[in-house]
Amino acid sequence: MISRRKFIQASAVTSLLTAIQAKANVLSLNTKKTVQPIVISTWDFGAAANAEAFKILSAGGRALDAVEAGVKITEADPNVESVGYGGNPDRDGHVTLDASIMDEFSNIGSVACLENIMHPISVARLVMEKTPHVFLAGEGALKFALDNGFEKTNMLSPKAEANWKKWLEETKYMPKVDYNSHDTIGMLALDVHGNISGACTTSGRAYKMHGRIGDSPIIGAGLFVDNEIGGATSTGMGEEVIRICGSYLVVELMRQGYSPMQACKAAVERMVKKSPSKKEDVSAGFIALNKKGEYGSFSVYKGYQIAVHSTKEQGIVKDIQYLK
Ligand code: SD4
Repeated sequence: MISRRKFIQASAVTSLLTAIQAKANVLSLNTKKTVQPIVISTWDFGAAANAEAFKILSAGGRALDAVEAGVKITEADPNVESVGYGGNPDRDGHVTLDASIMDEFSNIGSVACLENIMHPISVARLVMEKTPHVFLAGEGALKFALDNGFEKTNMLSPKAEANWKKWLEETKYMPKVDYNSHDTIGMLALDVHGNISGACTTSGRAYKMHGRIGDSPIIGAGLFVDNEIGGATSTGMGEEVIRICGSYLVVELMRQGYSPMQACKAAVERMVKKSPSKKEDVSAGFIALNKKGEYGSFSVYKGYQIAVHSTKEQGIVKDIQYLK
């Protein structure tokens, strides 16, 4: 039987070892290397979205939370005519929204052709986190959103409605093909833990056919993240991006050693080469971010812009390289 004295000695040794271990844990936490966070997104309106996302990143939050909070700013902005509220409707006057989200564990969630919901990105996240599926569309997506507490909102702003009515008068009810109007927000973030997530949300191409779905909600096309490598997202003619599995291609090229810019450039070149349509109609751009926090972008046409936010750099990058 253990004597009282030995028991006290043994307890003292155990307490000492526990204290040493606790101290070691604290030290290892304090000395654990943190990564410099960064968030990038498409277009100049990405700057406001990035600023929101960076609040979460700089507080040590998760990249997933950052990208969701970031793109929600753009979704609610009536002045952005291609995302969320104020987005251009389809040719029948419906604002139909596409969105996708992907995290560091390769969890994915998407919604497509979703109407009357202010924040499709949050519905996409809920699809990812609360369902056995990864993609809900149309009426089913709307029902899921309403069942989960989202409220119905008329997403057709007075300005977008007036533009659509003018378009109806001027056109022959043909879906609009305009290579200058591709203003989806795609966002990629790297958090202090070294994890990458991405989000993409859009009202799609203006005056598209009702039911048309673009690249933005399609994982691998409009958005892709591999937390071992990096992430990519796109803006532009979804039909062309889907054909080459654009964002997946960019990430795979980075896996092979391409820089983010080189990978985006190679994807743009592939897209133009493979398109069976009139080449001048092919218009899109990619942004990419790797695990080191290096980013890059490339577009078919001149004039593309991206927004960047880190501790070193905040603002809009206008001199994006382009094909023509
Ligand atoms: C789409 N890439 O639906 C999106 C939105 C866009 O021109 O950029 N539209 O194809």
